[in-house]
Amino acid sequence: MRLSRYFLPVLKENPAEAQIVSHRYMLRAGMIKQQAAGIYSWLPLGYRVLKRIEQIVHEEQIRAGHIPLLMPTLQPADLWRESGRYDDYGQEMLRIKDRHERDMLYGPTNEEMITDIFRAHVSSYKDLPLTLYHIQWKFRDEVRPRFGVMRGREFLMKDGYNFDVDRDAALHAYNRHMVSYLRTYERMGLTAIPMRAASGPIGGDNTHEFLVLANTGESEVFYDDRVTGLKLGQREIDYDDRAQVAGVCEEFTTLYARTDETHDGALFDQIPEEHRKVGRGIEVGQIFYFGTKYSESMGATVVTKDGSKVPVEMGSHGIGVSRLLGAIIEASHDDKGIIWPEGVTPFPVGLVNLKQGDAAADAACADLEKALLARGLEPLYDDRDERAGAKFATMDLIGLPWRITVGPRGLTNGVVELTSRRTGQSEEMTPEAAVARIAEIYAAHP
Ligand code: P5A
Repeated sequence: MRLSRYFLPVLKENPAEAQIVSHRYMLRAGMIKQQAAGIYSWLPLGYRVLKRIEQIVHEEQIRAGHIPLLMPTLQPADLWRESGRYDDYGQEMLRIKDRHERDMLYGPTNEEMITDIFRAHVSSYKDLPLTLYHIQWKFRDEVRPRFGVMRGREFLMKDGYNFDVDRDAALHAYNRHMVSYLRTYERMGLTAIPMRAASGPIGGDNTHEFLVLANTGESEVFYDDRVTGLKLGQREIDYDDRAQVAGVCEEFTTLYARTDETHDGALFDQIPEEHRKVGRGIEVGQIFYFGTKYSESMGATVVTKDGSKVPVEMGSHGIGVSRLLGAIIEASHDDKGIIWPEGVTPFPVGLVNLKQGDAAADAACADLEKALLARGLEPLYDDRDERAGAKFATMDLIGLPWRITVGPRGLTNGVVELTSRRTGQSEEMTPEAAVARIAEIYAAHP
């Protein structure tokens, strides 16, 4: 992509309404535009990151054996009357009437609708286990929408729902989600810690939130800091292996880590003092096991092996897809701008031409662009007729992890410069070597 043809409305000034760094940088880097309180347009750069995050979420869900579908944003109120949540949900639910005066709502979550799909088509244990998920816009009329995409009213969520024949199978689904979420967040360059939490309006007594530690987080968290060193890494997971999956969950949930909702002072005090930490965190996901809460009230049953008819066991599992952009920026930035982890960056590399119009520099940039594209690595090429300083400032703000700088002086020696956004360190090398290095880096971040 050539910057001269792109749509990147970068702001020079700090927007006054932005109180936290991720909101500020998303506005300044031309990623989002607010349309109403808590409702945003996703401009091209922001949209690219959003799609990248969605892609990782899809890949890890599919790897865990979960099946994508798509449900609508608008739902009939009658479904929610069946579960009893239509009245319970309160003012957070956006209620709408259609032209026939039928009560509709903009879905804040989809437990009822997925239960309705299940009961229409599944009636035997032979069709289980089944986990369906989608990535779809939600609406919650939050009292205090704030911090940009962190607490929106309209926001993108991945929500998945498992259906199982008994409690043990449903707990395996819960564990499968925990492990697939750990891998999902790690691929985005994040450390998200599963913490015992409270279930709120979704229900059930078994739930974990995933928190990214950050001073600007909205949740107060209490934890043993050794939990921050745990990594899933590249280990092979067999998602059908109940013991292996449960083992990973145990590894990640044994050390004390809780939100203020479930905090237990006496247990916390047993952690050695040097490891006892109180901090703040951003909730980027939550998983729930709630058994038969919806299947009983909505009549979603299955016939078991011995011929009896039982309400299906369920849980639901959410990832805050749009919130993740904010969380990643909170966790990865400096005073010049964003620093995207390779896994989610909108473009793998920026190409800066120090002297636009210089025949050698223009040709070298065009060749580099072609060579990178041939390897499936689309660069953002700053081909504008601007000062070098302005080009660097834009690249630093939008946070591409790697930059190749091309100038007439380097080219006389046959070299360009490869710079890491994270460390600021530069290295001179031939254009071919720079392309090979970028390819090598991204091979480790599929
Ligand atoms: C699980 C999936 C649920 O709604 N039902 C379906 C369950 N869980 S949840 O915890 O309420 O939401 C899941 C994740 O969505 C993100 N989130 C938000 N993101 C941006 N703005 C909001 N207003 C907002 N509300 C929730 C969070 O990351 C949450 O973990």
